[in-house]
Amino acid sequence: MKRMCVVGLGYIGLPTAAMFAKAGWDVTGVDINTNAVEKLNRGEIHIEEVGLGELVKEVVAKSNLKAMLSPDFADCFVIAVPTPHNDDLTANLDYVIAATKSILPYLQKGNTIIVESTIPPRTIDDVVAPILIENNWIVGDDVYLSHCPERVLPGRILIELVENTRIVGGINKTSAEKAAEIYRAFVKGDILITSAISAEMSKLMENTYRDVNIALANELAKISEKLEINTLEVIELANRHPRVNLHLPGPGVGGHCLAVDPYFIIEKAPDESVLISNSRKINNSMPTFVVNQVKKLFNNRSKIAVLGLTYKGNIDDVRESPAMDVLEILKEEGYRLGIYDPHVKQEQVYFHLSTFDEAINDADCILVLTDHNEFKIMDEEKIINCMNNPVIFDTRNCVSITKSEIKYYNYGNLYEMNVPSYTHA
Ligand code: SAJ
Repeated sequence: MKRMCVVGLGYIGLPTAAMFAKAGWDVTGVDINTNAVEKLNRGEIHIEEVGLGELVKEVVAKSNLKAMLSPDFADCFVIAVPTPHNDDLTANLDYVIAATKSILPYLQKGNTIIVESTIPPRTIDDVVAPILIENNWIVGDDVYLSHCPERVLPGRILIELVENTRIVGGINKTSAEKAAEIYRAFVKGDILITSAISAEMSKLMENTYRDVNIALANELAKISEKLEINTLEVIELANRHPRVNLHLPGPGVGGHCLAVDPYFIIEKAPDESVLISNSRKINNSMPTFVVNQVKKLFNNRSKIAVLGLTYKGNIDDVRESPAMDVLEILKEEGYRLGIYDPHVKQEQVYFHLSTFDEAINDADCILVLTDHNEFKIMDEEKIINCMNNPVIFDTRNCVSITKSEIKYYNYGNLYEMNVPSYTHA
C-alpha cells in the first residue's frame, strides 16, 4: 500500500487526507494542533464540512487514516498549511517553510512533494526548492516537487475535490506527471499539467478575477447612487448580453481567499498591478460607503440592528468579513448596536451578540450584511411592532418584504436615501 503524509489538517488538508485514504492510500495526517490530532485518531473531526465526519469515521476505522504531531516516512508528502498575510499584506510563508523543513528527515529518493497551500508566484522555485537543494536533494530527479492549488468551495469540498479540474504545476515535467498520477486516485475532473509558476499564478488570478469583477459591481453601485439609477436592474439587463457577467455589489469582499490572494500578486509586481490594487481599494471602501448611507438617514443617537457577520451567507466564517468593519465604524460613530447572526458563536467575535428579538427591539434601522437563508423572510409583524417607522437597508438584496409600513432600501434604490420620505430619529 502506498504511503502518504499530509501536513496541515485544516479545511483543505483534512478532506484531502480522507479522500486519499478512501482511495486506498495509507495516510498519516500531521498537525501541530493536539486537539485535531486526538480527535482524528478517535474518528472525529475538528472542523465543519458537509459529509466529512462520516468519511473520516469510515477511513479511520479501516486504519487507512491516522494523525500524528510530526511527519512520517511516505511516498508522497502533501503540504496544506495556511498562508496568512503579514501586517503589510505580504504573504507569510512561515508555515510553508516550517512544513517543508519538517519533512526533510523523512524524505527518501523517489518521493513526491506537493504544495497545496496558496502561495505567491515563484515561491516553489525561490523558497521551497532551495530548502530541498540545501539538503542535497536534486529536485525534479531525486525527489519530485509540484504546486497543486486547491479550488474547492466550502460546503462542497468533498464533491469539488473529485469533480473540479486540477492544475498540477511541476518544478519540471516529471514532477508534474508524478503528482498528476497521484491525484488520479480520486480526481474525476481533468488534470492539467503545467509549470509550478503558472499553477501559482493561475490560482491567484482565479480569485483576483472575482475580486476585480466585484469591485466593478461595487463601483457601479456608487455611480448609480449618484446618478439615481437602479444598479440591480442594470446588472440584470446587462447580463442578458451573451458575453457579459457583471457580479453583485455588496458591503465589501471577505473570506481568506478573495480578500487576501490579490495582495500576493501585488507584492511581487506592485507597479504593474494597478487594476488589481485599485479593485482591492474599491472593495475595502464598501463598509465606509454602507455606513455613509446609514448616516444619511439616522444620526448617531439611533439604534442599528445589524444582521449577519459572516463574509457570505449560510457559513460560520467571519475571517476578513466586511461586516466586522461596518460594525467597527458604526461603533466609532457612536451608534447604538444590536447584533444578530444565527451562524456565529459568541466566542468567535468580540462584539456582543443578541437574539433577533433583542437586536431589533427599539431599533431604528435593520442593516442586513449577510445573505443567510434565515434573513430572506422575516417576521414583518414583529418588525413593525418592535420598531418605530421601520427601515431595512439590505446590502445583499436578499430580504423579501411585503408590507408597505416597512421602508426597504437595497442597492436598487440607494439614491432614495438622499431624500428620505420621513425623518428618522
Ligand atoms: N461576493 C460579492 N459579490 C459577488 C460574489 C461574491 O460581493 O457577486 C463576495 C461574497 O459575499 C464574499 C466574497 O465575495 O464576501 C468571497 O466569496 P466567494 O463565494 O466569491 O468565494 P470564497 O472566498 O468563499 O471562495 C473562493 C472560490 N474562488 C472562486 O470562486 C474563484 C473558491 O473556489 C476557492 O477555492 C476559494 O476562494 C479559495 O480557497 O481560494
